[in-house]
Amino acid sequence: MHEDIRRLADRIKGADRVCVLTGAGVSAESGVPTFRGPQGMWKNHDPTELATPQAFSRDPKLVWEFYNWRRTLLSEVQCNPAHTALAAMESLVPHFTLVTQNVDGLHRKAGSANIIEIHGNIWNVRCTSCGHERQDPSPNLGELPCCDVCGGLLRPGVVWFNESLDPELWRQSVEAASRAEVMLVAGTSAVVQPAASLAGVAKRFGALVAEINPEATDQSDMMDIALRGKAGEVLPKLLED
Ligand code: BJW
Ligand code: ZN
Repeated sequence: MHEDIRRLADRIKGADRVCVLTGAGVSAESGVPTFRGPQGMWKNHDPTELATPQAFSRDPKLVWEFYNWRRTLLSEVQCNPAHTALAAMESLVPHFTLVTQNVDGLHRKAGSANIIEIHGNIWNVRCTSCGHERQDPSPNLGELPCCDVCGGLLRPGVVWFNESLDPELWRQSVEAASRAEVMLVAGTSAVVQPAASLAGVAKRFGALVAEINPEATDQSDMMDIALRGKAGEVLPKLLED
């Protein structure tokens, strides 16, 4: 492990372009629950089954209860050393792109600037009638929040299953992955598409690809380096001299 950390750290320090893909595991050490695995349950509902347009059509109150709970939880948590290390890494690399599947806003809070939030941001709300989108910092928006422009039902400004990612954000993500010399994949089970395909794109275009995750994933076999550990412990080590 130590040698792999050194090898990866040297490649990052010598690189002109680095792309990082993060997932829920990067916020786990802040106390944010991940989606899958033993902790990924909420009131006997599978979170991934609530993150769908079908669930919202069927029971918008339940879906808003889930998102109000998460917003409240997120309003109380802090960034962890994984977020801070990625923000520091950005200042070392001339062209650094952080593609995150996380909607919690913690990377920006930690000081990362060039971030692509491909699954949206939980602090945004969008009107299901007129499409008006805005930020709302209140943790709890109530049972069925309404649009202040047209009175329509608001929904969370996130990307649910079976919804398309913003095409421009996706184009930028693929471009960053395809141009990267080093691609880091941290804290994601890498099962959700199209995000999970970015590591393969980077590898096909010649990048060194590395995974940081305490568990093996479906993508571990294609990795050049797999660092088995917590993001908040491993990522800071990549910045040590
Ligand atoms: C640590 C750690 C520590 C723990 N340190 N690590 C069949 C085959 C292929 C694809 C499909 C299919 N059927 C449908 C699809 C498409 C679908 C998809 O991929 N489904 C698969 C699950 C099968 N994808 C979509 O629908 C996407 N859209 C799309 O494809 O558009 C085209 C299209 C249009 C129309 C119709 C069909 C397609 C959209 C995907 C949107 C995902 N949205 C969510 C919710 C966001 C909002 C919210 O947060 O509420 O995004 S779902 C959820 O999963 C969330 C996450 O961003 C995403 C990924 O999860 P992540 O981050 O990987 O978390 P976990 O919990 O899975 O993993 C945590 C990891 O951390 C684990 O590995 C741990 O070991 C590790 N860990 N502690 C480091 N301390
Ligand atoms: Zn509206």
